[in-house]
This record gives sequence, C-alpha cells and structure tokens, in this order.
Amino acid sequence: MRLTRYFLPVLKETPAEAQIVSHRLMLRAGMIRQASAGIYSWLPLGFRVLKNIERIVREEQDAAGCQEILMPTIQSADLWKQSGRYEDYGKEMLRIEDRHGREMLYGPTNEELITDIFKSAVRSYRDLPKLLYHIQWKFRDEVRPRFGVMRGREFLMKDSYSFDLDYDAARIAYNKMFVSYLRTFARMDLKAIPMEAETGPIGGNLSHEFIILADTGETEVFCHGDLLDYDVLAEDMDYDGDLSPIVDYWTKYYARTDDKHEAAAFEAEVPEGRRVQQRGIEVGHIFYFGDKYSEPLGAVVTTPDDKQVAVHMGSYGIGVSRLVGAIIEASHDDAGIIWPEAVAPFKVGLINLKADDGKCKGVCEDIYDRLRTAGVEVLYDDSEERSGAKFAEMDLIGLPWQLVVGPRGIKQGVVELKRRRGGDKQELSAESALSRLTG
Ligand code: 5CA
Repeated sequence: MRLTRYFLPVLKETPAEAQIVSHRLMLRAGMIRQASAGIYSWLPLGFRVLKNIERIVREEQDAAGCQEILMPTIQSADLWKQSGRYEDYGKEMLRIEDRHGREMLYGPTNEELITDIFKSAVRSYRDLPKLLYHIQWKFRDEVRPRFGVMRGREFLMKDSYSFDLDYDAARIAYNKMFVSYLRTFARMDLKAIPMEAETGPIGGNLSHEFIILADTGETEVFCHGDLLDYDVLAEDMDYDGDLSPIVDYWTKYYARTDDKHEAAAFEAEVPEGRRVQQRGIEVGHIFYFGDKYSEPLGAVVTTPDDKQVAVHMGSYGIGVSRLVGAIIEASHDDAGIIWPEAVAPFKVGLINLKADDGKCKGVCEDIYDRLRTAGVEVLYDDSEERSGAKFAEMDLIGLPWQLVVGPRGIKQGVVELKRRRGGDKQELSAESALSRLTG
C-alpha cells in the first residue's frame, strides 16, 4: 500500500480525552474514531490489526475442535425472560422495541440464543459433545465506558459454548478452551495468566479470567512468578489427548484477581521473591455453569440408560477488540506502538527519504514490487514529507520493520533496515534486506 493513497488520519496532537496510552496511540495513529461514547469506527490501519487478531483466535478455536457459526446481534427478549436474565441484566442491556411492539435487545452475550439453537437440533447423548463459537459484536451499556476499545459499549467478542452430558465431559471442553486460550494469547506475544475469578452475570462456580500484566489494567492481580516463565508454544497440542496435566500445571500455582485474593494464602503459597502483585487486563474469561441455561430453556438429551438430563454447558469469551488496546498497553515506547509481527497491520514500512529523486524512487519501486510479490505486507511511504516527520510517523504506527532508502545510502549501494522493537539499525545491500524480510 502506498502511503499517499492510504487513509491514515494521524493526529499531531495528543487527544485530551484519552487517559491511557493505548487509547492515545490508537487515536494518534489513525486506527479508530469515536462515533459516540464507547462506540468506535475502525479505520484501515486499526481494522487490519483487528482482522489479524480475529484470524489467530479463529485458527486456535478451529484447532481445538470448535466449530464456527454466526448468530445475530439483535435477539428477541423471550429467551432471556425464560432464563431469568432479562430483569437481572438491568440497565447494561440495550433494549429495543420493533415496529410490532416486540421486545428485542442488542445481545450482550449469547448463552440463551445458542442454547435454543442447540435444543432445536439435539436430542440424544450420541450427538454430544458439541463445541460452537462465533465472533460477533456485542453491546453492553457500561456505566463508565473508558479507555477507548478496552472498555467499550460496542465491542467485538469471540464467544464459544460447550454442550456435554455430564461434569466430567464438560471439563474436557473447559480444558480444551483453557489450553487454546494460552496458545491464542502467546501467538500475539502476550503473557496471559489464567486466574481464579468471580463469575458475575454469566453464573456458574468454575471460572478463569485470562489476564495480561499491564500497569494500566483495571484489575489488581496476585500470582506466582513461575507462571510468567512458561513457554506455551514450545510443544504441539493434541486436543484429543488428556489436557488435564497442562491445566493442572497452571492451576496449581496461586493466581487470583483481587475479588478472590486472600493475603494469608498468597504469603503461605508463594515464596517472597516470587510474589507478583500487579495490575492486569482481562482479555479472556471462561465459565462452566452446568445446567444454569439448559434447565430453564429445556435443553435436554436422553442418556444411555434412557433418562432425560439437562446438558452441562460452559461459555468461553475473548475480547477481540479489547485485545487491540491490550497489545498496545503491553508493547509500546515513547515514540509509539511496537506491533508483534503476528498482528502487525503491515510487516514492513518502506521509507523513501527523497521521493522526488529518480534513483531513490527506482530502488523503492523495485523493493516495493518484490516484497509484494513475495507476499510481504508493506506500507510504502512515497510522500514528499521531510525525513524527520516520516520517521516519527513510522515509529508511531509501529510496523515491525522499517526499510529506509535515501540518496546517501544509494551512492554506497546500501539501504538501512531498522527493527522497531529495540531500534537496532543495520546498513546492508537492498538484496540482503529483501532476503531478510522475505525469508
Ligand atoms: N458469555 C461469556 C463468555 S463467552 C462472557 O460474556 N464473558 S465476559 O463477560 O467475561 O466477556 C468476555 C470477554 O469480553 C472479556 O474477557 C473481555 O475481554 C471482553 N469484554 C467484556 N466487556 C467488554 C467491554 N465493555 N469492552 C471490551 N471488551 C469487553
């Protein structure tokens, strides 16, 4: 993509309304624009990151055997009345009346709707287990929407739902999601730690929040330092195998949010030098809630001995749009964002320092074509801005690699390759730079 054609409305000034760094940087880098409180439009740069995150989430859900569907954003109030949550959800639910006076709502989550879909199709234990997910916009009329996409009113969530015959089978589904979450966040270069958590309006008695450590997080967390050292991606995952040793490893250590924290237990279980007490951002939350929805909504199956039982269910959420902000909170410096390669909007920023110079242009156009032919995503700054402004903008938007072409280097037959993370710079031939970036 050529920068002169790209819709990238960067801001020179720091927006006054943004209290945390990710919100500031997302606005400054032209990634989002607020439509109304807690509701955002995604501009090209931000949308590319959102899509990359969505792709990783989808790949890991699919790998774990979860099947993708798509449910609507607007739901009928009827099912919510049956489950008892229509009243319970209170003002956080956006209620809508259609032209026939029917009560509708903009879904804040989908337990009721998915249970109804399941119920309409499944009658027997033979059809179990089932694990379904979708990636869809949700609406929660948060009292205090803040921190940009981190606590929005409209936000993109991946939500999965599991259906099983009994608790033991439901635990297998829970463990699959537990492990797939570890992998999902690790692929985004995030260290997400599962922590015992409260279940809130979703309900149930078994639940883990996946928290990444960041000073601006809304939650205070306490955990054992060993959890930060584990390399989740080191081994391939066999989702048909027994995942409980992995889950047991993670859950044997003390790791709790402030709701569940007990100072005495923390001190007893974690040696002094290994106590981590920090703020964190919740990027995922998984729940097992048994028959909380299947019972009132009548999602029953016949058992092998011909009894009728309500299915055991769990639900598993990832804040897809929140992750965009969370990754920035975890990965930035004073100059701007530092994207992990897996979610970066482009891999390379190609900077032409003298766009009106024929030689510079020739070299840049050649590099640009060859990178694209090799399938490398590149944003090509072909503008006539001064070099200081070009560097500042490239640093701000945080692409992992910058390839700088200028008249001085061309005379010596070199270009400059800079890694955004750490800022290491190297002068090398265009050929070597290309093989580095395409290799
Ligand atoms: N039905 C369950 C699991 S599918 C559920 O809704 N869980 S949740 O309430 O914990 O939300 C799942 C994830 O969505 C959270 O972990 C968080 O990452 C994200 N999320 C929740 N509320 C917001 C919000 N207001 N803005 C952005 N992301 C949010």
